[in-house]
Amino acid sequence: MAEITDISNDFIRQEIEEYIERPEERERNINLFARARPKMQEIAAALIDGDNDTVNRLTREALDSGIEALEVMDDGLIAGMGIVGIKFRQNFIFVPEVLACARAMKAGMAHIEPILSAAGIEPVGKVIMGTVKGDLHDIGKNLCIMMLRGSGFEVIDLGVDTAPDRFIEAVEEHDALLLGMSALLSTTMPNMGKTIEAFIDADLRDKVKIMVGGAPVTQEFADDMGADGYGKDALACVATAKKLLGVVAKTRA
Ligand code: B12
Repeated sequence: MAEITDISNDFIRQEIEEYIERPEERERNINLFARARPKMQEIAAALIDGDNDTVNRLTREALDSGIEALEVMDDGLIAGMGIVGIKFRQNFIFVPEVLACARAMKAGMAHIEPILSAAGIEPVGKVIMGTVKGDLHDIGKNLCIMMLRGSGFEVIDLGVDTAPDRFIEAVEEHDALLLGMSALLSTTMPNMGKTIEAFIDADLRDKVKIMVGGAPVTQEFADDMGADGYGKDALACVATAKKLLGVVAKTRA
């Protein structure tokens, strides 16, 4: 197990010391940052600081120096956002600060996206993705979309606050065989189940596979609501999409 002194970045060390109280979260973050390159720690620090311009510049520099996009995403951007999430939960920071961090995350992701999306040549399937009704969180959904596109999926992004009818319309309009829903709030998670019910009511449930995800969503919750698949992160989202589309034809007859 790593020690906090193994983390080279002063700012990150202080953030962990000062704000992360739960032992398992401290241990996870110490291990994560102790093995992350100094440049990744700098990116995370700038993101935690809500410093848009610095995240933008450092992400570009890291990619130009040959560091893999996935590493920059995981060890820099997502790792930084992890600390932001803990500070927000514990009321050390509030919505305006989190918004600044989210903007900084997007500035970094703007460099990552073209790289992750470039890989796909032949579309392997079409996916509709959206954040459910009442929910404005889109960072995780957007990461999933990048990874799906990078793996060759064609993705139609419905954005945030997506009503069940909108999901249905999109599935029909694009003749899609797979739908992915994201929810970050315990109050909006039930809207995933409501959307699934709307597909049943519209007599379309057996025409589309449905996968769900988002920080509060679990495999158990996904099973209970009748989803076909669940993914805990963007890599799992791709694996689930491949699995679900593997069992049905790629395009409807
Ligand atoms: C950033 C953020 C915001 C930003 C959102 C900006 C944006 N454009 O997204 C802003 C400031 C707007 C915001 C607002 C609010 N937020 Co907020 N927010 C967060 C925060 C800090 C980070 C979320 C995030 O981006 N995580 C990083 C991404 C990469 O992770 P992720 O979303 O989980 O996604 C990954 C996986 O879940 C998965 N995944 C995601 N979607 C999907 C979909 C599929 C199909 C699959 C397979 C996988 C998958 O893959 C992703 C990539 O690995 C979280 C804290 C946290 N720890 O989650 C709180 C959090 C989600 N927010 C919270 C709250 C309470 C709110 C507000 C109600 C606050 C308020 N008082 O106004 C509002 C609600 C606004 C609304 N109606 O939606 C709570 C929710 C508590 C709960 N259980 O309900 C949290 C948990 C913070 C806390 N208190 O602990 N928030």
